[in-house]
Amino acid sequence: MAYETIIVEIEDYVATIRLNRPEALNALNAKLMDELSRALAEADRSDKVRCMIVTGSEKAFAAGADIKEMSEKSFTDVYLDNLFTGPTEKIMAVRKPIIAAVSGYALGGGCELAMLCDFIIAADTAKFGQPEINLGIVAGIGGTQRLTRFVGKAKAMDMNLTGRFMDAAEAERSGLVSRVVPAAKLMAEATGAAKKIAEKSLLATMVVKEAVNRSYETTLREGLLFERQTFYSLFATEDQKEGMAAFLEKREPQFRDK
Ligand code: CO8
Repeated sequence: MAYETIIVEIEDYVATIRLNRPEALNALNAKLMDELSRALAEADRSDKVRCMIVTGSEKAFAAGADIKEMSEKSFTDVYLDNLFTGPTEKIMAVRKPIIAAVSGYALGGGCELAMLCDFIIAADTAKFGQPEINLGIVAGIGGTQRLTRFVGKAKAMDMNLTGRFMDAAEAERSGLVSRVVPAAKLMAEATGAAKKIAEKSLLATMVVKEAVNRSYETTLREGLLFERQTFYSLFATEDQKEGMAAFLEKREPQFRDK
C-alpha cells in the first residue's frame, strides 16, 4: 500500500515503519497518525510480519502533534473529530510486539507514541519530553498516564509541569527506555532485537505482550491468575513441545506457531 507520510519495509519477518515528514520533524498530523495506525494494523494481520519497529529520523522520532494543524482547531472540532483517538485505539489493538527506535526528539505526542509501543530502544541523542504545557495544553494520549506509570510521579510531574526534556541516560535510569546505544547503531540494535523476537513462537510473544500489558490494567492477584492461565494454555501448543524438545536435543527450535 502506498503511504505519503511513512515508509514501510518488511524484511526477515520484521516490518520497519519510518515516520517521514522531515520538513516538520515528523510532527504527527492526522494523515500520519491514520497511515501509521493502518500500516501497523496491516502488519499485524500479515503472515510476513512477526515484529514491528516504529522509528523516525536521526534528528527526530517525532516532535509532537502537528502544532500548525492543531492551532486552528476549536474544542468542538477536536471533540467531534476525536482527535487522534481512532489511530491511538488502533495502535493499542495491535497484538504483535512493536519496538520504538528513538533518535533525537520524542516530544509531546512523539513521546506518547513511543510509549504506545511495547518497549523503547533509544539512541544516545534521544530527548523525551511532554512540552504541551508551553502551548497552554496538556498531553492527550498518555503523557500524564503512561509516563507516570513508567517513570513515577515525581519525574512525570516535573516533565509535564515544566516541559523539560529528559536525555537518553536519564530515560534509561528512569525506566522509560530499555536500552541506549550510540546513534549510529540504533537501527542495527532495534532490528537485531526485532529479529530475535521474530524467531520465537508467535503465540508466546503475543501472550507476553498481552500479559505484560495486563499488569498495567489490573491488580497483582488478577494479573498473576491471568499469567498462570496463559502459561498453562501454552502447554496445549506444538511450539511448547518443540521448544522443550529442542533444548533437550541441544538444537535450535523450529517454531511453527501451532
Ligand atoms: N508541529 C509542527 N511543526 C513542527 C513541530 C510540531 N510539533 N515541531 C517542529 N516543527 C517544524 C518547525 O515549525 C520547523 O518548520 P519550519 O522550518 O517550516 O519553520 C521545522 O519543524 C524544524 O523545527 P525547528 O526549526 O523548531 O527546529 P529546532 O531544531 O530549532 O527545534 C524543537 C527543535 C525543539 C523540537 C522544536 O521544533 C520544538 O520545540 N517543536 C515543538 C515541540 C512541541 O511542543 N511538541 C508538542 C506538541 S503538542 C502535542 O504533541 C500534543 C499531543 C496530544 C496528542 C493528541 C491528543 C488526542
